[in-house]
Amino acid sequence: MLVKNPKLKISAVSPKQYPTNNLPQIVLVGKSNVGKSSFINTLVNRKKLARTSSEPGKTRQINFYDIDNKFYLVDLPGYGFSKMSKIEQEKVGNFIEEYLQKSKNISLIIFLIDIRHNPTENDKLMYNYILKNNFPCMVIVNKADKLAVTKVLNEVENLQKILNPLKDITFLPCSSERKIYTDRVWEEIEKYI
Ligand SMILES: Nc1nc2c(ncn2[C@@H]2O[C@H](COP(=O)(O)OP(=O)(O)O)[C@@H](O)[C@H]2O)c(=O)[nH]1
Ligand SMILES: [Mg+2]
Repeated sequence: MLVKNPKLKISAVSPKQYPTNNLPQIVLVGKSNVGKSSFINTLVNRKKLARTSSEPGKTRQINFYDIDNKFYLVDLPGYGFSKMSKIEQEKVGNFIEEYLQKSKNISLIIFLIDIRHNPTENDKLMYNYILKNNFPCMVIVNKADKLAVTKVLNEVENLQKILNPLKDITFLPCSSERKIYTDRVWEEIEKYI
C-alpha cells in the first residue's frame, strides 16, 4: 500500500481520548524495544513519524496514527522492560489491557517478537491473552536482518512451533531496520482494513 498522509492523531493517556470514529484499528503489541515504532515508520515509509528509542520503557501513552483516513496504526507501550519496577510493569500491563478491553474497533493485533530470542514469559502471557479474547492476530518476527537470509524462514517456523503449533495464525518475518519483507506484511494487513 502506498501511504500518502500518515499523521499522529492523538497520544492518549486515558480512554476518554481514544478516537471515537469507526476507522479500523491495527494494533502493535510487543515487549519494549522489539521494534513496534520502527515497524510503523517502515510501513508508512517515514523516518520519524513514530518515535523510536534505544532507551525503552519511557512512555505510558497510546499513539494513534491516522493512515490516510482509512485506518489507525496504534502504537502501544511495550511491556516487560526489565529496568522497570514490578509495580511500574504492572501499571503498563493494566494500561494495555484497558485499551484492549475498551476499544471497539480493533480489527487486527500485530504481535511482534524478536527473531533472535525465544518468546519471554511476558510474551507468552500477552499472546495467550490476545488469543483467549479472540482478537484477530498475526505475528511479526522482527529484526530478521540479524540472521542470515537462508536461516530466516527456518527460525520463523521454529517460533511458530513454540507459539502456534496448530499453525492457524500467520507468522511473517520482517526487518523494520532494513525495510525487507514488508510487501508480504502489507498484503496481510490489507485484508483487515
Ligand atoms: N537490527 C534491527 N534493529 C531494529 C529493528 N527494528 C527496530 N530496531 C531497533 O530496535 C530499537 C528499538 O526500536 P523501537 O521501534 O523503538 O522499539 P519499540 O520499543 O518496540 O517501539 C531501536 O534501536 C531500533 O533501531 C530491526 O528490524 N532490525
Ligand atoms: Mg515504541
